[in-house]
Amino acid sequence: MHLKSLALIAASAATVTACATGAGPGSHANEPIRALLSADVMMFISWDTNGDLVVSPDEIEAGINREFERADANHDGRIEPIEFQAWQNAVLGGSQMGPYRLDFDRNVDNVITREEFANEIHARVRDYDTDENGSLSRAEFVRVIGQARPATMPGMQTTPRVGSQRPGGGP
Ligand SMILES: [Ca+2]
Ligand SMILES: [Ca+2]
Ligand SMILES: [Ca+2]
Repeated sequence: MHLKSLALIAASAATVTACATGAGPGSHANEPIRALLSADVMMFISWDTNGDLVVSPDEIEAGINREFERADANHDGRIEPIEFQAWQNAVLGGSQMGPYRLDFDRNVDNVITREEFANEIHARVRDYDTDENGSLSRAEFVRVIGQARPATMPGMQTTPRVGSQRPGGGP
């Protein structure tokens, strides 16, 4: 009994330490904190055009095309930094939350091609799609804070997806 109590206290202390930077008032130290971690959820939800609360593969492809056309304001097939900023403000609600420009612009040449745009969205879909059925349900958007995304492509770095890059991107 006594030993068991000690073990529980030790476990609680460890949990509190682990959550020290993220736990707010009223949070439960023994429970993982769940939240929406990225502004792209707003975009994905808006792609559910038939309103069945599931974003299907067809809706994802249509959404990628629609968002690329929206972002590429001058229709030259590339998203420039100023175009990305306008799209980010309109679709993601500002630049404070990811995805950031450099999440898309993988070769850092200041231009996001249609392929780069689609690749990043597909990677994010795979990241959210925990049951791997190709569709995104509401529950799949809710994450445990601090959960890192595993590598999804050969050669990709296994860096955490959220907050790994500066808001607004680099040069
Ligand atoms: Ca749907
Ligand atoms: Ca453009
Ligand atoms: Ca799914």
